[in-house]
Amino acid sequence: MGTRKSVAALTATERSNLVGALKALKAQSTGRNYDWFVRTHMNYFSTVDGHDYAHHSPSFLPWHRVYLQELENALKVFNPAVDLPYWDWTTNRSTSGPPFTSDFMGGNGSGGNGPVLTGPFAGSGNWRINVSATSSTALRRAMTLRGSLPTSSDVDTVVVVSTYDVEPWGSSSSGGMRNRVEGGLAPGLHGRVHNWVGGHMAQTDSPNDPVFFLHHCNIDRVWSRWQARWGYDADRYLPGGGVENVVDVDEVLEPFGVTVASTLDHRGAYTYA
Ligand SMILES: [Cu+2]
Repeated sequence: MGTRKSVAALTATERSNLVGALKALKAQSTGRNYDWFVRTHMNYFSTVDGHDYAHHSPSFLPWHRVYLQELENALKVFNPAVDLPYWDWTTNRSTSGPPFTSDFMGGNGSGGNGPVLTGPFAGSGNWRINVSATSSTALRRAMTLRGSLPTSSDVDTVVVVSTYDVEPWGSSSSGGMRNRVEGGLAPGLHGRVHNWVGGHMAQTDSPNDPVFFLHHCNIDRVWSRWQARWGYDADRYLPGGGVENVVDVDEVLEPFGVTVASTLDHRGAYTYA
């Protein structure tokens, strides 16, 4: 079982282990390599086969939970010691502190939405963007120009909302926890951070920036906090059944082939430190 730690708590060895495994997965030429994860996120950004699996829907949280676990398992093939860390943006709020250090995710892009200049992912020679919504082959960031980092009180206001999600089960849902986390409803934790990092992170191919996975790990941790408070049982997820275009609790999350219900209690697979 894995323990997911804060990016600020990683040792130098743990940082270099994660960077090394990400680069090995990027260099893998076939199968579920790094670019497969980028392509899958792009393909599932909007409706697939009549279902909103990944975004603007109740299954936003379980879909990304499985997506992160699939990536984590793919990284463990190269280094079993790797567990995904989370970027707690309520405490690590600097453009040069964790996770944006030169031995880890690297720093900001140049000149507003330009290429990242420092760290292991700077420049297309170190980290080539192959699958993208735009043409640049180097990783770009535009930190602080848009969006904002949520505060711990923003997170607290979300965790106390007892209802998982409400009709119409999308980006216009006016209540529930999920849309407050995803971004359609204040405080909109998830979308603000994508925009705050900017560059590739503000596009449908956002997983091109490895910080995507550290951000989403923290989003998953917020859901985990909510679950610790309100329960892991299947009836905590909504809708329970019978809603078209929405992944109900007993329906399958594609392309992963697992039900929402099977994702809810993560404690046998990993916990958060
Ligand atoms: Cu996201």
